[in-house]
Amino acid sequence: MKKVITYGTFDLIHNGHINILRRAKEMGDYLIVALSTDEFNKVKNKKAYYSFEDRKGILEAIKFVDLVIPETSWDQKIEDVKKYDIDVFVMGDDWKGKFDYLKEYCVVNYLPRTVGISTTKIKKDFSKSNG
Ligand code: C2G
Repeated sequence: MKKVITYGTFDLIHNGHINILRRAKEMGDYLIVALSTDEFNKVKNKKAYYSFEDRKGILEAIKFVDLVIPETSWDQKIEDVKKYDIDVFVMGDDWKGKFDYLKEYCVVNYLPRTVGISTTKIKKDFSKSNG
């Protein structure tokens, strides 16, 4: 069984997230999403609208996703790749090059981001249209 992993906050799920999850799943048979905890989001200077539990529940409802695990630090990826016997690591290309150290352990794929959508844009557009 070919196992794929990807990491992120996945707040206010949108088609940019769905597109990367779909393409990640297409690279194997089993997709693990390492979901940033609320505490780790603080480290990333991100404040998610939805709690970790809510974001986890939403991801688990997406047919491409087979398992959601917590992402609690920048440094867990090598351990995760070994622990879950990962074949392919996938991230959007805004991260291109940042995780090349994983090439020693698995295939590393950076995929083009979906243009025109982001959680930040959703928040901005919503606050504008609602005064
Ligand atoms: N993404 C995308 N297209 C968009 C928006 C996001 O392809 N329009 C991808 C990102 O490139 C990332 C994934 O969706 O691969 C999740 O995005 P975020 O939740 O913003 O993830 P991020 O905060 O970048 O967390 O250790 C890695 C970090 O946890 C990555």
